[in-house]
Amino acid sequence: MFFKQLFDPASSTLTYLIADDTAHEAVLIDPVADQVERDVRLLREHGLKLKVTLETHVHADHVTAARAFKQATGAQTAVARDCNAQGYDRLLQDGDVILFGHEEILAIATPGHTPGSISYLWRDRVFTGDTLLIGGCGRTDFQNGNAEALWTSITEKLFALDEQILVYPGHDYKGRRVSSIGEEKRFNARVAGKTREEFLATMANLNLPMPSRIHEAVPANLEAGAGQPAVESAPKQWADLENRVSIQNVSANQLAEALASRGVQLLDVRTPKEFETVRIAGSVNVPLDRLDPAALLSSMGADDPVYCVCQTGTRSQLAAAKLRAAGFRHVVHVDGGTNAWAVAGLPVVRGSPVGA
Ligand SMILES: N[C@@H](CCC(=O)N[C@@H](CS)C(=O)NCC(=O)O)C(=O)O
Ligand SMILES: [Fe+2]
Repeated sequence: MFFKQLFDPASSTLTYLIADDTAHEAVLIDPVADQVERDVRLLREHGLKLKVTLETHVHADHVTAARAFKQATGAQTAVARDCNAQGYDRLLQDGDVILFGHEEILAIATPGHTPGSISYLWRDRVFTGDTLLIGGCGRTDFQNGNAEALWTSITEKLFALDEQILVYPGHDYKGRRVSSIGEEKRFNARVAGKTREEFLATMANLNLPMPSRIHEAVPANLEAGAGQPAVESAPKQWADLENRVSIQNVSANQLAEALASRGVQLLDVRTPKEFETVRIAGSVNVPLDRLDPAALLSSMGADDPVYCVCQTGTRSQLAAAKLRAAGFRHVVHVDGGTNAWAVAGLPVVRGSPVGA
């Protein structure tokens, strides 16, 4: 599994990047428009394809990056149906399941902070948005908030989860990052040991100032994050991302399986000298400086799988990106290259290639 917690200091928003190890499909929970470049870089660095952005609610303090990611990567956008928002691809309800790679996330409706607030349960962790914060909870004095509903969501839905489940909130204003259902049951200042009436009284008397960006953020988020100058500002970066995310990474052992089970075109992009010294049986030597993706494309189908290998996995990534940019849709790069192949104890061929 791949999991990263990210922080936007301006709004104290916590964003979560989760991905499946095999298919490299990713999900972003509560991405922030001001942090798109950070998140694009992360996706690119880790070779992840963003499948969907998930909102925990219509935010009042920052603009979502949902629309920016949709435009840039084709990722779907999702929000709860009860948010009454427009422009999102998927409208979630309690019990809905979000699939990515071999992973799944369960949507749990937790209204209160807003009517459409939703929590997401994934493996041993729950992403609670502003329903349950560490030691506290979201306010209920704007966006049709309802303290009674929030009490029920926290005490009957979230506290019904196993005490070991980790709590990852939508914000923290004091530098805390993770808690658990058990800890919140015992120590949450607003809920632990309190009656419903005490909770309602507290919520009615918070007297907090309005979020500074509320008048910009809410209308924008009701339209999936409209009005952001996102995509045009970094076209090259987006193009790079598009190219990179469509490249699959495999290990040496996975390559061996692929070679054994079906006809695979394996391009070794090292120099002829390196190729002669040691190589993988069945590979064809196309040194990186002589790689002509357009010519290859005219002799192969764009959907034919092409695997690229080099000595350590650096040149092959470059080659894969070039092939991808030229129009090959199924490009695979071998992690660790021929070194990893040899370390894995897989058979190698040495000496001049036959006919060379
Ligand atoms: N000072 C922050 C506002 C913070 C705020 O009101 N956050 C909301 C979540 S959108 C909340 O529920 N806060 C709970 C609390 O501060 O106890 C800003 O200007 O953005
Ligand atoms: Fe909020």
